[in-house]
Amino acid sequence: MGSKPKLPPGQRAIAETRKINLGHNPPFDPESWNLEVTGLVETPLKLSWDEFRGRVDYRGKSDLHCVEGWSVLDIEWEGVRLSTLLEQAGVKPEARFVFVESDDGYSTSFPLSDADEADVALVIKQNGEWLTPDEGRPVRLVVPHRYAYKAAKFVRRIVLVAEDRPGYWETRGYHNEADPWKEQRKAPG
Ligand SMILES: Nc1nc2c(c(=O)[nH]1)N[C@H]1C(S)=C(S)[C@@H](COP(=O)(O)O)O[C@H]1N2
Ligand SMILES: [Mo]
Repeated sequence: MGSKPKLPPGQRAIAETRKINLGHNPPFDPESWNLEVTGLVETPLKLSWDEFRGRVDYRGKSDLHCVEGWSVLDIEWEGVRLSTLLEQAGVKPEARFVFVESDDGYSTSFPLSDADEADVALVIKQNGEWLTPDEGRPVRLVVPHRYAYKAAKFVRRIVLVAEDRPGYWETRGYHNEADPWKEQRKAPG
């Protein structure tokens, strides 16, 4: 039996995600949208919306923990495992971090080893419905073992890099590791 509590320390469960964004939702045109996997890869990928959604191989439930103290448990997601895209692109041995760029100017990063987690995915549906503009349409990341500021919405580029490139909140005082179970909220120091 799973002995781990569902709620990390200092979090309270709420029913609905809060739809946190930078104040504007980028437009989505299915004809011109694409998602790139680039940087330290053998074969850079540029997938159209139809190509991307044709690759769905992930359906699962996970929790979203915002660093401000709310969590939404058991969200159902559908999408493409990050590892699927990285395998297709062929990650070069020098690559150690994943840098993610979003269409609203947002960014984040995490160690390449996160992609080994089976629930780290680029999702297109939340609780059975297509992502809405507030939910990051058309594609958002879920990285359930880290605070939700790592769960970039409106993802457009995934760049494999050798040295970490801290993203939007990681350069604004938030912890780079962001482990909710260790309450890594603010950067040390
Ligand atoms: N592109 C983008 N992704 C983002 C953000 C953002 O402002 N822009 N906010 C992050 C933060 S701080 C949180 S808590 C979650 C919120 O997810 P929700 O909008 O599904 O509630 O999205 C994360 N991903
Ligand atoms: Mo957040």
